[in-house]
Amino acid sequence: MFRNKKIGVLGTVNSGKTVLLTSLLWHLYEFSPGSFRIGKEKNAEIKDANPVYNLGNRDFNYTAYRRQFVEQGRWPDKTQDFAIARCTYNRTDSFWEHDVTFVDIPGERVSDVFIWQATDYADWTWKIERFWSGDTNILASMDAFKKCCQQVETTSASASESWDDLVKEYRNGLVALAGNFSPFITPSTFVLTIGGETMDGLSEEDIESRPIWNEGDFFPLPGKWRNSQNDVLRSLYERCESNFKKYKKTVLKPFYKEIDECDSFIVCVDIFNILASGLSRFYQVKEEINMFFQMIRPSKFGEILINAQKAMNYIGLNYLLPNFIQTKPPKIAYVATKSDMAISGNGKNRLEKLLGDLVRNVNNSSYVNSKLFTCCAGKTFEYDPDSNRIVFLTARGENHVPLDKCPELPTSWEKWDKDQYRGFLCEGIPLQVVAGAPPEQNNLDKLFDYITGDDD
Ligand SMILES: Nc1nc2c(ncn2[C@@H]2O[C@H](COP(=O)(O)OP(=O)(O)OP(=O)(O)O)[C@@H](O)[C@H]2O)c(=O)[nH]1
Ligand SMILES: [Mg+2]
Repeated sequence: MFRNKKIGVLGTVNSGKTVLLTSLLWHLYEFSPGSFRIGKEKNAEIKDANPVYNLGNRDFNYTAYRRQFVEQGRWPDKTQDFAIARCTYNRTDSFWEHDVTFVDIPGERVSDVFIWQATDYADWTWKIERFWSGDTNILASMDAFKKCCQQVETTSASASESWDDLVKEYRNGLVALAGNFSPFITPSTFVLTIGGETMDGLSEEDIESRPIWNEGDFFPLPGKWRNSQNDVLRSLYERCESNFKKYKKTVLKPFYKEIDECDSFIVCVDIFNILASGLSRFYQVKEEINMFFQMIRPSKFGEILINAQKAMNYIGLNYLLPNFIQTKPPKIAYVATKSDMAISGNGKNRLEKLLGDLVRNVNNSSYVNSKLFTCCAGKTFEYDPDSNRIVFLTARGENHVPLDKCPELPTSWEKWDKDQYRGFLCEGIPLQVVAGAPPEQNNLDKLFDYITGDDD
């Protein structure tokens, strides 16, 4: 008999989702008892683990990522579109045959949860406006766009001229939001196109001609334009409304369908990146996690009953089942990734505390079962006590290279000096892979036991 599970791997851009999933699958497919310790006694084994490929271009590209590690010591590329990894396996401590599906997402798409959850365009404009109004940085970034809306109302420019002005100002607003690490840069196709192009390396001119969504731009216009006597305002509103609908259907529906079907989530958080980037980044990550689970958490079960056609918008299909066949509440594993960078003596404890403080608000829902982890999917750094330096381990046994003085993690988010943690932003440091064996991990096995297990 099969035991099925579907697990969403969430987290902002570059938080370590794809690496974590690649390493986890690698440990399952090439199981070795000493390096992946699972089960109550830590001595259970994985047997007959096999990938199930059946989704064509949606299949998670495990083979290519693994080969890239082994042959070039190179990390996987940035995820361009969501991908599904499904595998079956047996465990020596369980009589079930396990069938587990993971959903890996590009971090950018999390921002679109506002659009997905909105009942229609009017509801979205209202929600996003309300969200903006609580944040002075966002208001400042969107000031010119809002002024442009006012101007369009008061001048008699043609619809096409006004459209071009609005597109330009909304685009500038999104660029400013991205520069400030603001949460919810939406529609996210502006920062990551459907073709997978990011904004990296784009010149100012490139950005000026970049569409918000290449199938049809849209942005939040004032609600009163909807029934305005002014034909120009009404036509602008209708154009946005129509593109919004198309976006929801073609870009978000396939994506959130997968997310909505998940029983559990792994939420990757890169604490080191937050430390090195500063307070805005802290709020961005906190806000996005918070809002995401507020919008899709199963505590809205009552609403599901009232409004059955919206039922797919809530996590854990278990909640749609009658009580007597319901199993456990959805699980959320919050994971501070890249824990090999928490090198000093109590670094891992501090890392877990910082993670706990960051997700505290989300964590206290009684409808989900959650747990904190610090996790390393591929050990890259090591501490050299003689020099008090972090050394990074290069691929295929080359010399260890000293990186920087080892910064101690702060004990809380109250105040920290981001410059002290600048070294954590280093990129492209290759993974150490020993003769093709799975990367050295830490707590990935514990995370796996929790998220695929039946108890907590
Ligand atoms: N030291 C260390 N670095 C890691 C680890 N996991 C990921 N990284 C680094 O983080 C980078 C981003 O990891 P990804 O897994 O690609 O990030 P992602 O969350 O999938 O990002 P998107 O696809 O853009 O949403 C990698 O290229 C590595 O440089 C880890 O366990 N240890
Ligand atoms: Mg990725």
